Amino acid sequence: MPVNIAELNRQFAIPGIAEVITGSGGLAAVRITAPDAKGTLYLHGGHVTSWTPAGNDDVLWISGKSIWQPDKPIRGGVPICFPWFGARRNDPASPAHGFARLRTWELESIEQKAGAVTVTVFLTSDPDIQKTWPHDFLLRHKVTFGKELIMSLEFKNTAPQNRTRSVSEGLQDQSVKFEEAQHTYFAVGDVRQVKVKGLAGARYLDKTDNLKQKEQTGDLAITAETDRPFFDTAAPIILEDPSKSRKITLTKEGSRSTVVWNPWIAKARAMADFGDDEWPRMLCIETCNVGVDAVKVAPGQTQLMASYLRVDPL
Ligand code: TA6
Repeated sequence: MPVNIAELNRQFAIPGIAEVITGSGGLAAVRITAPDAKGTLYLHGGHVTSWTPAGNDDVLWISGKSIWQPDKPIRGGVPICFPWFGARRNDPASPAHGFARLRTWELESIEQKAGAVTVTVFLTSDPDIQKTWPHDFLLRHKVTFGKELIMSLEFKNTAPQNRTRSVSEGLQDQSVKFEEAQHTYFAVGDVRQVKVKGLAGARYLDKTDNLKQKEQTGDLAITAETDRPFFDTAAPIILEDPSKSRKITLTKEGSRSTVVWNPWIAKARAMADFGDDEWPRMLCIETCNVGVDAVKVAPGQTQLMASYLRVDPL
């Protein structure tokens, strides 16, 4: 259904602070120009594409080759991966990283508090979604653009609670199991010079080495294609970027997994929506619950996962 930008502005715009615009590819986006930060959130995928705290460059990276179409994910920013991560098990034809980043989310509210602005968007189950994922849910993404970037992803199982009966009565449990990720693309000066702190001792699966289970020793440096889901990692992570003289602190809430990814040369070249020479200027550090950390939510219950990003001089 087409987005009525004029109507959304009538309901939600804050003059000089927040406006719904026609963004890249004609996709609707909320543009924030608040005292503490600038930023952009596309209704396509509930997708944050930019966060520029006052006095800084943009903290998020977007590919110059990104495709801006309703049937394609935006390359960069913070894709929302839901309800599966990567390829869907036993259904490789399904869209990678789930359907949420390919849907148009609805705008719920835009609120200013002091120098920051919070934008809330949501996605609900509908007959089309339920053809491939037969569950009742509300997924709300609440994003505060301020001195910090706060992204809060709340899932609610909206199945009627009285439909849950014991399995012995032949009716299936209405609990829902899913994976989720805020697949954040950070902008860096040169990925070959960065250090990722906070993952030492954590176990991970090395997706560049036949998913071998390994343990991270010390800080993580990027010296080749890197694709590592880490498990049982809830502590804050620091991305030190000497070429931009800054460090970014990622504090997570409700997230047990962390994925670190850089495609390096060959993989970047193989992606049509990723410039061949762009890989040195990005690194993904993803707040998520994937694999063994997938979450299960009973009817009427909620699951909250959040990322808090802060930038400091290095
Ligand atoms: O998060 C790392 C990863 O799973 C990589 O394996 C790579 O596939 C990346 O996500 C990007 O996925 P996408 O579907 O957005 O191209």
